[in-house]
Amino acid sequence: MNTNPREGSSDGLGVQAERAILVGVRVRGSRMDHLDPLGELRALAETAGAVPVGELMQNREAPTGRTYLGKGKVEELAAMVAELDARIVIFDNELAPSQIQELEKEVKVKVIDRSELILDIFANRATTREAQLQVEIAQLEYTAPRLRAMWSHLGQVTGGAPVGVGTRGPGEQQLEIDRRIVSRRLVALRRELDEVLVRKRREVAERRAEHFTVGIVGYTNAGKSTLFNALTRGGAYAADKLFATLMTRVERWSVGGANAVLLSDTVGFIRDLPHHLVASFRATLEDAVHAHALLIVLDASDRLAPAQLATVHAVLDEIGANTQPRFLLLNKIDRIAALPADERASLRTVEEWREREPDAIAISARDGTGFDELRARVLALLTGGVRRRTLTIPLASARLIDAIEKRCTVEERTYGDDSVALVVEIGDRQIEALLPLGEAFLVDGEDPRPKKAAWSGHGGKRRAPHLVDLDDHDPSDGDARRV
Ligand SMILES: Nc1nc2c(ncn2[C@@H]2O[C@H](COP(=O)(O)OP(=O)(O)OP(=O)(O)O)[C@@H](O)[C@H]2O)c(=O)[nH]1
Ligand SMILES: [Mg+2]
Repeated sequence: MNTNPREGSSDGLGVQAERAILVGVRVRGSRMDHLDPLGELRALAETAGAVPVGELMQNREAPTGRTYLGKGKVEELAAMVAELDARIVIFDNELAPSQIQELEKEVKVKVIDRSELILDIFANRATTREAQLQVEIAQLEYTAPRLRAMWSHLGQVTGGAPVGVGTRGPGEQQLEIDRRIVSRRLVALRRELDEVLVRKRREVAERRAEHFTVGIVGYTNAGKSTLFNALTRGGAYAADKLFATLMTRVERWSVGGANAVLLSDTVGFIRDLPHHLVASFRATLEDAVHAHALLIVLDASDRLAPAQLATVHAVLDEIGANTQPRFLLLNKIDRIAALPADERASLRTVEEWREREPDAIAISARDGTGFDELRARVLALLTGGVRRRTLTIPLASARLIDAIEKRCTVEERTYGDDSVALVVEIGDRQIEALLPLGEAFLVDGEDPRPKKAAWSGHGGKRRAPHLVDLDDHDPSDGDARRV
């Protein structure tokens, strides 16, 4: 019999179509759903293509020790695996590499944890170079310490180096080689991803400088892509799967009149994702981090919506997307009415949501309920304080002039020797959105920038105290955004 349960799993984790047993350990303070503690893991396993055939739960004060589970439970698990002919055991909890090894010895099949499962899903979905890089880095970082026998995989990435394809389990020496190959590979991948990130930041900065940008964020399967498609006809892939979306998509969204914003759809969030995995997907989240405003889409027809919202806020904080205005969208409102009464009773009602989040907007991405309100709110944010103003701009600032012409209708244009005065209908926010371009201009004779003035043409006053600089990013981002 094969003594190495991981052998043969050369392509990702090979979760596809495998009979799986799901295991969860509820520890004190666990965020598991008490009614269906393995519900999310089941959905993840199915999304990965596994076939859950059995489930096992244990309550423990604090799971420690060699096998994470208690001794009796491990025996029970091994018996279940044999009886149900399972090929893989998937833990909801994060396991230490040594615990995985011990468990594999006991149950004689491959054991993975929730993070590995999520990475497996990502690996199957990653179609662009950016996504592939992120997934591979995360897999190497997360999986390599688990000393997986990645022989055939490493064989591929090192151009067929003789690292023992199809041999038995790794010997100590081979593991040493394995580790070195992994770390070298990681260095190369990180360098490539850094380049992607620089390029991406520049693109995001350009979009941000020229348009008002709105990022759609939220828990996985909340309906982000469905909303994106409904608002933009943008062709994003939407499906009843976790992590249907891995790549950011950006499209114009007309919010009324001549006003359009750039809307981005992105990867969903999930609870308990290890920090460095979130960090690996940083490039994908750039649009959200730097958006002028965020739409948080919540599946209000899910009993776990409150916990999901807490996760979303936590991830947004973690990635640094925590300064821009946020709109909370209570999505799938149409579905709530169709639910059986007992399920409906377990949900927070829209009224209850509004007691906590007074500005929440109830919507249905599917049937368009609430879109008018959503548009009106974003429009108000976009054009806040719209009135007729005169913008004085150096003629050399062609890019700034271009950006203004794109955003608003110019009613009058008067050329001076080295500057042009444009009379436009423009809002405070729109003016703020011009600041990141980094070019000096005057609004009704005043410098709109809150701090030092770089240009003081036409003897205007230098300060405009009524405007706040929303351009609140880490100074280290400055270079990328100024490009
Ligand atoms: N009934 C109903 N279903 C919805 C609504 N919005 C989305 N859905 C469904 O919810 C599922 C998930 O939708 P997606 O738009 O793919 O969700 P997402 O947030 O983009 O998910 P990920 O990309 O996987 O993170 C799909 O089956 C949608 O049809 C809605 O307003 N009402
Ligand atoms: Mg999506």
